[in-house]
Amino acid sequence: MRIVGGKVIVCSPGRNFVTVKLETEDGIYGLGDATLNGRELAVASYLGDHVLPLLEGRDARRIEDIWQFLYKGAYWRRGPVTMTAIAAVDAALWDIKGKALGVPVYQLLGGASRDAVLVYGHASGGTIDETVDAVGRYVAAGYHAVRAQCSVPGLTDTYGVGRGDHYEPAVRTQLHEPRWSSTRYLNFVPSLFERLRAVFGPDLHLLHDVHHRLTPIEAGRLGRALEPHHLFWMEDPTPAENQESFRLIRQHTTTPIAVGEVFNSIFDCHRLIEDESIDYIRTTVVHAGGISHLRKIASLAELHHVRTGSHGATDLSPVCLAAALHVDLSVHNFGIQEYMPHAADTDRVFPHAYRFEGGVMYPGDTPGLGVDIDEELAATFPYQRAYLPVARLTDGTVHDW
Ligand code: CS2
Ligand code: MG
Repeated sequence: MRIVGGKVIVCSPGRNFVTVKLETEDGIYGLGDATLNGRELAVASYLGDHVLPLLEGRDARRIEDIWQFLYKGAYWRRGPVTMTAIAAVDAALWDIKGKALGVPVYQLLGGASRDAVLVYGHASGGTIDETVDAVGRYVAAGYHAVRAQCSVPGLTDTYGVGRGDHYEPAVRTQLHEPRWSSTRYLNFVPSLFERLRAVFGPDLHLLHDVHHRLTPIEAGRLGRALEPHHLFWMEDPTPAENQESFRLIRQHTTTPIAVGEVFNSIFDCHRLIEDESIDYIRTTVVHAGGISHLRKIASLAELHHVRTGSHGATDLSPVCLAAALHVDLSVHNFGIQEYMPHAADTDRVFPHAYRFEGGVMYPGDTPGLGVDIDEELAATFPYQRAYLPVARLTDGTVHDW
């Protein structure tokens, strides 16, 4: 089954997405998400200028061989641009294999290990009262797990706090540089979760994203302060370039720790996993080398009591979400999947078989990934340059985002 064509589709139905479409000689095609928020065109060029010409004529059934060919063959390994490009090709090949064999991708990955995929939604508010109301709306919608973020008094534009129930961090106009204070944040956040627990009781899973803003010892302090409110996880407590940092956090708190949405390979997290200094690994299909590589990370994690918790913000396209759901359903050590519904225009451009129902999701049984792209409609939403904000401390120093 030879690959006879491929293209990169860049569109912006609500936000920017990069999608790879690979076509085979028998007319079957596969899709892969290649979106790297704020740096989209770099991946589009990597794929269109350098990768797609190499795929012409190759056997689409040889997924692992093509993965190794693109990874080892480039000489330049890892990094977000390379690994996002490889991920897109890999997902498209799994999509093709599923369609060719007439089965959904999760069946190729060993079949379902569970009935459905537990997901968490994003609640946020400008005040604690608003955040309580937002969490309440998710509970009413059937969610069993909710991430809660709240504006920190004295700071404008706190991370994760959206307008309404939809949060989209990338800004299409000028670059945004909000100010940040870890002192104010640390003094405030425990009161948010004290209130949420008092209102919603012990059974609702509550999550929180620190977005790499704290030092390891500050993160240890936050984790300890949150212990009485038993969070499902504290996400990205500190930047993770230095994997050893997490040992120190671990020594100070029993609050479960999740990290990994910016990781690109198993080499970014193998020490964290082997040291058992985290509880959830958040790598996902599009930024960590595709379904093939994500499964290897999940297998390593399984040996060390670490469960998966894939990134699923709106900058990961429906193609990535579909692929993630197939992995989530199949791996034994699944933990939870992040779910932020996409804009209506995004869903129209990417019709899909996956569905949300009662706090869980199902990838569906359509052969392949179960997601398509309406190319004509996509063409009516041209790319628009957009950037993530850059955080600065109150004195103007650039901070971790
Ligand atoms: C976040 C994201 O979903 C999350 O947990 O950290 O909103 C993240 O900021 C964006 O996906 C970055 O592209
Ligand atoms: Mg996050």
